[in-house]
Amino acid sequence: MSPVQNSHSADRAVLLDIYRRAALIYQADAKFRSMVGSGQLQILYYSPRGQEVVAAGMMAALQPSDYLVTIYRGVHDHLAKGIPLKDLWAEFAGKKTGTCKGKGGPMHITHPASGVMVTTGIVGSGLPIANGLALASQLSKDKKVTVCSFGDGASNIGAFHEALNMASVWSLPVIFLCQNNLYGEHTAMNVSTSVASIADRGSAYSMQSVRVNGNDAAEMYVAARAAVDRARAGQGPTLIEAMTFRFHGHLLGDNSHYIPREQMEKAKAADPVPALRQRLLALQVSESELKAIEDKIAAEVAEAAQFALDSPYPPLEENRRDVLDVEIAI
Ligand SMILES: Cc1ncc(C[n+]2csc(CCOP(=O)(O)OP(=O)(O)O)c2C)c(N)n1
Ligand SMILES: [Mg+2]
Repeated sequence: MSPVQNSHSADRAVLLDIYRRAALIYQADAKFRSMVGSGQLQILYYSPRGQEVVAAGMMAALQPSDYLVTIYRGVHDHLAKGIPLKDLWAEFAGKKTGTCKGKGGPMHITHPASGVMVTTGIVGSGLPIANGLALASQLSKDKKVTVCSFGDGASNIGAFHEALNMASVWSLPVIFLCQNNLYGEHTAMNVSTSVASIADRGSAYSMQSVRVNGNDAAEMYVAARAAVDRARAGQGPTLIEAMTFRFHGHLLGDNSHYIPREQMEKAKAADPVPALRQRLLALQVSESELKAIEDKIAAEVAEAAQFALDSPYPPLEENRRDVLDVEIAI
């Protein structure tokens, strides 16, 4: 594995920016879980709780116009990237006012205006798509960087290996962000994956690769900034393996019985969002400033959730609109 060269640091302003994003994810996730639990939202929900700082630290290093490709467990990525909260919520609820007019749902959030280009439910399928976006940027010289977010399980899919190879050969401006929560569905990484560290896989493709504690805001941001700068400067792709954990099972309703209790307890004791809050207090950010941020987010989340509930469903004639309708003559 080749280490990423790095001269960045995360100062107080950067950490505060990351906290704003992480606190939004934290509160939005709690509201999503409660709405699914009460039946107000009838969706499969893949909670990113525990992984907030990975997304917040990565997206804080991007420009709003940069691209993101993510997965079903990607609402933290969408939020950290800056997707409009109401449009996102309405899409989760399948409403006409959603990012995809309610026709994509939570598994297919797309909002190009905020750089959220694709969300996929097929494990590993985002990586070649990210290469396509990065190739377009390389050819058009628009200087955009593409981040592709996926899980540890996805690194065992063929498309991961094909995409890393191609990105390396063509020196594409893409960052492969593996959010390693140590489980793929109900299977632990150590019984499904041939390497102890997914970052090691980058060396097979001569790719700059780094493993970081993704729950540490400064460590995550510094690695992200270095990768973004490299990509933007035309120096090629980076594989970031961000170590993290998920607190709520694969999807809501899964009670995580396959996760050893001590492992879960240890992860929760190191909960990244309160840890970042503590760090900010230690950096002399006042309790009242943090509280004001959190109160503002609470109001925005409540408003977005209500907006989604109040919005209409798409009309029936939307059924065949925006879909590729090809007649094949045989
Ligand atoms: C190609 C493919 N195979 C299997 C599945 C079923 N499946 C959905 S999520 C998942 C686990 C993926 O784990 P990981 O990549 O670690 O992401 P995480 O859910 O932990 O964020 C699997 C196997 C799928 N959606 N697509
Ligand atoms: Mg996983």
